[in-house]
Amino acid sequence: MTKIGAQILLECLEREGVDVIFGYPGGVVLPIYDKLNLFKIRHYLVRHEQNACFAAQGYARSTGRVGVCMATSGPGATNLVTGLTDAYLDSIPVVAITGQVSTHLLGTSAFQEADTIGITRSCTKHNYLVPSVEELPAIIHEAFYVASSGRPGPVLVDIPKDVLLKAAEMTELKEMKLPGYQVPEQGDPAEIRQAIALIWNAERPVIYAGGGVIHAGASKELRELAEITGIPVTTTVMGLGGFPSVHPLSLGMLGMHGRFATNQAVIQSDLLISLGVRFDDRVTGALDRFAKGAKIIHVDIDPAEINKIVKADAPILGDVKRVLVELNRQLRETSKESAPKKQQARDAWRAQIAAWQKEHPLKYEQSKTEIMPQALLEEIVRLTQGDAIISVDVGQHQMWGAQYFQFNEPRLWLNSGGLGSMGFGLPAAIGASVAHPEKTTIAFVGDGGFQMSLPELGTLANYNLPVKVVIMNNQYLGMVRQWQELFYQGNYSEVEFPIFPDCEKLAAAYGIPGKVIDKPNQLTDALKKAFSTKGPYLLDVRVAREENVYPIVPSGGALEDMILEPKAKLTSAGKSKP
Ligand SMILES: Cc1ncc(C[n+]2csc(CCOP(=O)(O)OP(=O)(O)O)c2C)c(N)n1
Ligand SMILES: [Mg+2]
Repeated sequence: MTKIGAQILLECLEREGVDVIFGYPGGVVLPIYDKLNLFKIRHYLVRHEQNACFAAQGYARSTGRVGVCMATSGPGATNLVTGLTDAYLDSIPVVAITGQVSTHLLGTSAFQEADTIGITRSCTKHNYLVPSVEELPAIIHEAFYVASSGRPGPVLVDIPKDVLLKAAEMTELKEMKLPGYQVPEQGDPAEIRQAIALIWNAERPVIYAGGGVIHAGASKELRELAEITGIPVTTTVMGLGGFPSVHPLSLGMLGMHGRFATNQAVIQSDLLISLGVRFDDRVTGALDRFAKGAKIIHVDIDPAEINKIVKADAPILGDVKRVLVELNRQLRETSKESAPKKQQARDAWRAQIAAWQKEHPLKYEQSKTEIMPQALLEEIVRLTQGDAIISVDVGQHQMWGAQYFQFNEPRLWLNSGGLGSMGFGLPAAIGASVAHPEKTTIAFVGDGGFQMSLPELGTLANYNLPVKVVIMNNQYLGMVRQWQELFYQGNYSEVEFPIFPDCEKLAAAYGIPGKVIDKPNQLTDALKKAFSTKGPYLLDVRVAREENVYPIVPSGGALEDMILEPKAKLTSAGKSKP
């Protein structure tokens, strides 16, 4: 039976297991919207295409499945660019469907024509302009495969309107032929043997785990590696949740806002077992002084990452999970004879790290009159017990989140790690909540970022999604203000919004409950009320305005240059001086 391209597209999406699309209609995608009601796929109508892509990411980040977003040609497609770039930098599997002007109009500056393929070439793993309806099924199948295989990433499929309208037969899938696209899986046995030798010979090893561990579903194997060897684990901001926060070997996040003990452990390590990481500059600080005494094992599925920033002594190209399964098997086999050799040194190393942790824990000045941001985070941790999905925006609240929130499992912490896109938190929470309606989902956002995605309160209200929006409201673009305070002589320039909406009225305008609080004694009740109310909730928490995130490594500095607390600078010997 012949069907039009739009119908074929939706059938193909169902064949890929798609149950949800986040999207926004427009002229050239009308044929798709016209056929939507014939399918089981649920469409969530957002308020801006950027948020469709963030929501698709929230779905993907919280499930590991491909998230799907859809937009019309021209402005619809260009509105996706930030979301796609964000997904690209964080390796998130997203398929974006865009409409395009009809084939005969391509290149004529037709109404709502944009060169979507050209514009998104550098922010997608791959993109396709569908030349004919006959090729649509194969392209959709390939798009999902490319988005989710190897190092995941966003793929865009641009479909001209005439392709959507043309009638054709739905075809069976043929074998995919992707010359030049190879997905490395098993690590090379010789490389693994080399890594084993390095692991048993190290005296001060640290595991440095990134988002790749979560993407590969390798959290269990990471935990086994740590437990077989007794090696402590630090994670990047993308790797949070990949190792349980409360595990005795957990060091939390490293890098610009990493704890003293964690960064110190990395600085002084003699072996860094780097798993699914990319040595981002926010992690390493000045490279010429990063972990100078350490040998580097680097496991990654993307050959482009190996030796890109830091030269690996033992590179292993492969899927982190598969590599760890094999590595752990061999480590278990060799542990009896090899482990005792460095036992003493390893014990001393863990004791040293524990001493650093005791010496410089995360700390802040408590207040009886103001809600301290960190107190807000601690209270959320206490009430959720590491079991809520928390989606954050970008800024101080995000970095405190990375320091204070605790996660028992992966895929509970959603953040824009690589691109650092403000406006991510609320729409990503929407996507996660659609995928996990039974879970408490918190959009923990800054007052600045919230205003970038505020219209999505409409989406929350429409679908009655149980997302608890908690604004950590310091009435500043806090992270920028912090940099101006510390690095621009306190010259605050354009970091304040004289007008911020009354969130009780704002929530009421959308027909959802809301509350504004500013006293420490209101905190527990307000959070409990927000979390226990069915459906969405908007809680605006006015916190101490000028609190800073510490420790902080100044931009361009090395990890050892970290500033631990107001006006105390730490020398590389680990001593504070005024
Ligand atoms: C789209 C976008 N624009 C600008 C920035 C630069 N930026 C990083 S953090 C920040 C301040 C964020 O303020 P807020 O949302 O209130 O969070 P806070 O730092 O106060 O917790 C800004 C402007 C960004 N990351 N993303
Ligand atoms: Mg703020």
